[in-house]
Amino acid sequence: MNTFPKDFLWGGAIACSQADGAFNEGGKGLSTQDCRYFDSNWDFDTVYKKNAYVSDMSEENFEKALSDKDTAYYPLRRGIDFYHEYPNDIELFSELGLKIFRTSICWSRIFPNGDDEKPNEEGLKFYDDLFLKLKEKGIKIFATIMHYDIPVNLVVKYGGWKNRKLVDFYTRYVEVLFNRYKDIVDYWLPFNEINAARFAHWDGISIIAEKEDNLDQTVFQSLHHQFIANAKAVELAKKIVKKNNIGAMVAAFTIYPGTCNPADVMQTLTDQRYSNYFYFDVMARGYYPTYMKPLFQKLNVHIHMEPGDEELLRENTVDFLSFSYYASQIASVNEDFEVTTGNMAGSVYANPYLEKSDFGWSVDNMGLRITLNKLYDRYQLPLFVAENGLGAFDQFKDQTVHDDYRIEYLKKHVEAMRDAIEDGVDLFGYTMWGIIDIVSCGPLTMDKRYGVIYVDRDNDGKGTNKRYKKDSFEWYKKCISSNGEDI
Ligand code: BGP
Repeated sequence: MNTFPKDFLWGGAIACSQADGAFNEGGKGLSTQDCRYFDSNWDFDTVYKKNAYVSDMSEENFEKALSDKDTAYYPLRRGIDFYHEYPNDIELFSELGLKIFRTSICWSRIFPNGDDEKPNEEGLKFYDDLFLKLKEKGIKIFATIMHYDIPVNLVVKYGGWKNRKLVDFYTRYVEVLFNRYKDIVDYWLPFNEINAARFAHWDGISIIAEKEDNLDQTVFQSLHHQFIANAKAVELAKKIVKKNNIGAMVAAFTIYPGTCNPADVMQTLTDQRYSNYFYFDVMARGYYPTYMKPLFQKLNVHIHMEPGDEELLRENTVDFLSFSYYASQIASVNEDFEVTTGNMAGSVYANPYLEKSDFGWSVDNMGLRITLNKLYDRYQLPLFVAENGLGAFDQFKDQTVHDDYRIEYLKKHVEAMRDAIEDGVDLFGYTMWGIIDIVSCGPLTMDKRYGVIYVDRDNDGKGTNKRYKKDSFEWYKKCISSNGEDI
């Protein structure tokens, strides 16, 4: 029996920094993601095994990137050239039957230096046309306002999100977007995976971790600035957008106890709170939860709040919750578990009951159903799966990719969403991650592919850049046209 709501939003997601390229075109300023160094001669076993977050920026690499005007060692400067290819790619999205498309807006296209008084009209014109073409195809727009990239000037001049001034620059940016696109964008995410502040510092809060004397203090103070920025975005939306379509998003860390030992269960609760619930609690309930006090004491963290901050948080909570979901992990007070990797996690315990992806992420479709149920129980807010997909080494052959492994993964996760809806969860959409192959976020390779559309481009950016439909393209097209029935 099919239970997806008739207006369920089947979609696909990308991030501008991983797809657009054209890093120095259209008046765009250099962005923090353009500075992430990559060498295709690296030992990828190590990189993939550790899920080495090459984004943990060093001062040396940052200086090098600022003076390097080329793309050779900066894959995110070229992406898949979506900046020029988007009209053709939207044709493919339309052929798929996508109901909604999630992408991020590039802050440094709109405010090249971040602290400019006026926006860059050429940058806005790019989004005018991108959004128009999506609308012409009847595809709704799910816009992420900040997906890991900010203008580098905000790091050079202000030190990134640890500086409270970024709240004002961000709010100026949001106001321009809301005024320009309030009747075009259907759903907004002020921040992608806001818990990245803790797990991927450069991506999340644009700080150079090695320079911080008290990293924990910087992380949580920077995060507080993002919580305030998020609340200001909600406040602005009430005045300008007036559609209750502002969402929060975290990278889901779905955690199980390694054994039925009560100590493992308590460890699981603690880890789940610190990696996920804390972020949603502040943005959906409107205040800092008391369970964070012991952690702040342990880390010697003192959140500096300005007058009015607490009221601002309390009065400006989000309208829906979304999350990225790829895998689950386990928590235990013992060490006798195999160690593997996960999204934004260099090392997590592997679940002996689960298979792993090519990159060591534990594949767990039931975990998606569990995550949806637990979040809906806790918040009773509409939910949206903003990212889910399988990163894999695809073999391009006969002008396609026979990715039955990806179809299997997606099928099982669609079934998990269907079961969650039957459990009573209010789930209103799903944007498969990497609907088209893009540069991967952690390893910065094209080899780690997610798309149902193959892009002929290698880790060095070489190739025809042509697009090809994988077997999973037809599968997803049927899934969408049958509203999740024919899978
Ligand atoms: C999430 C990011 C996405 C995407 C995804 C997959 O954290 O929001 O940008 O990249 O991770 O990660 P990766 O590309 O490293 O496999």
